[in-house]
Amino acid sequence: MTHTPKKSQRADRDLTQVKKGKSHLRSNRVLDHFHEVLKKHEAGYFVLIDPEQCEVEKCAKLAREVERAGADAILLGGSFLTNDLDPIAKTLKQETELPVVLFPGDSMHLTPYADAILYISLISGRNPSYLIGEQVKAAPWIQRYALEPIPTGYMLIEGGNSRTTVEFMSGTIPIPRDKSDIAGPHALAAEYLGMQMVYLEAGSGASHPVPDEMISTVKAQINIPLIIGGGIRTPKIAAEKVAAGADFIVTGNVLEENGSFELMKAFAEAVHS
Ligand code: 1GP
Repeated sequence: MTHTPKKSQRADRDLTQVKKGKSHLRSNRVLDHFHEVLKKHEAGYFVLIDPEQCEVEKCAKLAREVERAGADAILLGGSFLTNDLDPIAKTLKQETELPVVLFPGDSMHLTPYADAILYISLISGRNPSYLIGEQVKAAPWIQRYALEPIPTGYMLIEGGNSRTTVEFMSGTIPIPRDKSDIAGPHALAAEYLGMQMVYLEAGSGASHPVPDEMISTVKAQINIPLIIGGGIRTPKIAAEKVAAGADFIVTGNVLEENGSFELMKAFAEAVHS
């Protein structure tokens, strides 16, 4: 599962052109941008684009809408990918000024055209490959591609579905929904290990998003930003998660299923207000 760069010299040359003039790239600090968002708003809103569900032309339109709707960043990735990330990431960068942040399922999910990568360690599991193995394989390519790594403690939370893709692919079991007492120390350990964000993940298309009570419990124990994703289907639910303590909300499926600019805008407003 080692990443093999394709046409790297051409990619490097194209990359310079794509990245030229992008203000957040001059500072190269996407994480700073996230903190600025939190100073400005109560919380931030990320739209997840699944490369498996997005043709390049569709991505271009979507990227423009995501930016116009007021989202704060685009996450790009998924647990299991077969599509080439390069043309999609390149298109996203050409169409929007928003940071494009990789949300990888493993060390193969890399492209030089993104700005940053959630450098995730699946801390709710005990599979060494997803705790440190994939990270080691990816590290030289992250450096070569000049991606900003954002160290993130990633925790799977039971979301009501039988088995999610990430659960199957990572070979880990999620933390039970009623076990906030377990979730809290995991998040605290992530902070003590120097991670910059914690992501509570109910799984893509989860029947039940991460419970408010767990969000509040985790939030009370950490000082780093808390991302909540999986199964958030309405702006009202997004606002409830923010009220419970979420710093960033991620939506993916709902926009693929009922995607409209208005819905995206409603999510951004609900999260920001
Ligand atoms: C999945 O948290 C993200 O990794 C988003 O989940 O697709 O259910 O919105 P949804």
